[in-house]
Amino acid sequence: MPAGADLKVPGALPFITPNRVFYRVDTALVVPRVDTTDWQLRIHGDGVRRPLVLSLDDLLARPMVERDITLTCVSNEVGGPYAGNARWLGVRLADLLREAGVRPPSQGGPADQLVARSVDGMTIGTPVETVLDGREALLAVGMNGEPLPFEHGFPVRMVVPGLYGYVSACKWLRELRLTTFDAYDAYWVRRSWAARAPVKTQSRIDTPRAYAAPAAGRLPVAGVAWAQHRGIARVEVRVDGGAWQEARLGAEDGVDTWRQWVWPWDATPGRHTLEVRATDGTGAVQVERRSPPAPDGATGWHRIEVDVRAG
Ligand SMILES: Nc1nc2c(c(=O)[nH]1)N[C@H]1C(S)=C(S)[C@@H](COP(=O)(O)O)O[C@H]1N2
Ligand SMILES: [Mo]
Repeated sequence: MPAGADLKVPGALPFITPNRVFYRVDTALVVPRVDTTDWQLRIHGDGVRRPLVLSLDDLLARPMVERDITLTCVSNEVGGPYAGNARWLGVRLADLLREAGVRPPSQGGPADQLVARSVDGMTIGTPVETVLDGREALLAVGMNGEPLPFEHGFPVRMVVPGLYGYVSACKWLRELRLTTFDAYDAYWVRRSWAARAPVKTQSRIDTPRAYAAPAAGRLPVAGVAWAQHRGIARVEVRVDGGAWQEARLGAEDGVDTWRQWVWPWDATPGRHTLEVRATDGTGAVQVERRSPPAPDGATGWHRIEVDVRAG
């Protein structure tokens, strides 16, 4: 991790999210506790020339990489908490798929959807083209230096930079099946969420908190911005609808992680509105228009109000 990725602003969240506070979204009423002695991962389906069945030992014997990747949930409202950044240890999914003989649609492969299935019956569909386009799609076994916690998918989960969790991050994985989007709708798609859902550029103010009452004077406005796999190029802040001010960004850890930002505010007494917007690595500015999380991720600028006390 580059020096300066974590700006350590008081009141902001750490750059790496500790496992115990990492958000959780799952449909399991009881967290599955997988017995690793008989756990197997099966890779099969359309265009798989060499189907694979791997035990946990088989998987653990393979070369491992460690990558910092920010995970976000499609159900997150603007300003919401369902985003976390962790260091994932795992096997490159693309290598395994190539070993199984899978080709992406752009190279004539018949399957455009990879359906992951968990031990608890969740199904999550991911574009085959995306997991084979060179990004670090992982079958993760470690999270922040520990084995994957039960709550986050022990023993193995998927992590794909740039896609919301419900189309990429299957926990308690047990099967990968190659098929098409035409032939199969995964769990959330049957419940009218989009079949394909790249992460939308978002930014969030973490300090001060909404409706906080800080004392007048200089205080840091700070938070995070994310646009996984495109990167964050710029974050701007404005007060009471005034001119946009350039925030200072934390060092870039890579295009797959969020970036912290901070802007020093000379706060004057009274009620004020603070707003933030980010620009991604392609130069696209975060969408201003508010839209709800369904069907493929919320848009809009995070806005909070604070009541500055006379200093
Ligand atoms: N088996 C299973 N995997 C799952 C889910 C689930 O409900 N069951 N939820 C998905 C969703 S919607 C998200 S956002 C991420 C959340 O991962 P986390 O709980 O580790 O933060 O897991 C994904 N993987
Ligand atoms: Mo999610």
